[in-house]
Amino acid sequence: MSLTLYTSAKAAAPYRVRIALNLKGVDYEPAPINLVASEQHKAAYRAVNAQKLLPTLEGAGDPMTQSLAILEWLEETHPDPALLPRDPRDRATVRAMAEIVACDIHPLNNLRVQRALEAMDVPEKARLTWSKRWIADGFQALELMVAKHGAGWTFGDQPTMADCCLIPQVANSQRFKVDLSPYPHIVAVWEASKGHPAFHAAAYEQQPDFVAS
Ligand SMILES: N[C@@H](CCC(=O)N[C@@H](CS)C(=O)NCC(=O)O)C(=O)O
Repeated sequence: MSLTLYTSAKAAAPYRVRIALNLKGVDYEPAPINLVASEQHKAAYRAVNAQKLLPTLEGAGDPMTQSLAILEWLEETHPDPALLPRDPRDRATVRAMAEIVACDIHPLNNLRVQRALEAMDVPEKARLTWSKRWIADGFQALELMVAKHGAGWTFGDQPTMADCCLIPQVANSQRFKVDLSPYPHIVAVWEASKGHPAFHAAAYEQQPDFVAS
């Protein structure tokens, strides 16, 4: 099976999938899409992803979309190492943490939302306030959950799907210049992730299309 991941260095959703593929030791070829140049809107990309969003994972049947669906598929097809705990109640907690990021923070700050606000003449300062507000909302909840459930990682002492989602959101929040000092447990996980090869290889700077800005 030869997998291609449509990705973009600084985009959070494909970053989640890069981490999971690396954690599971699954090889893939990155296919960078330039979101700023709107390459996601080209017909060739729309043919693989009807939503014109990243990521898409190609090479295992129909092109696969939606990062959480891809993480679940990876977990089912490559169970080792597990990215969900064994206990069903614990799995629900990990999924809840992942969804705080993927369903409640990220969709409000996404590029197409930023562009829609801009098209409605919302000034840049107000757009930044908007983004920071939703990141803070999610991080306040996650900070309490990591304090309760974390033991080195977001949940327990091994990386899970929650880390696959949280780490890209922390990287993204730095671009929005969010003050992370109210979230010491989240920061501790972020720092730990920097020393882990799977997270390191998935980071912005390691991607073929990375451009410093
Ligand atoms: N819920 C989707 C979100 C996908 C998404 O919004 N991807 C962003 C990159 S992080 C994107 O492609 N944005 C392009 C745009 O907004 O035009 C997922 O988890 O895969």
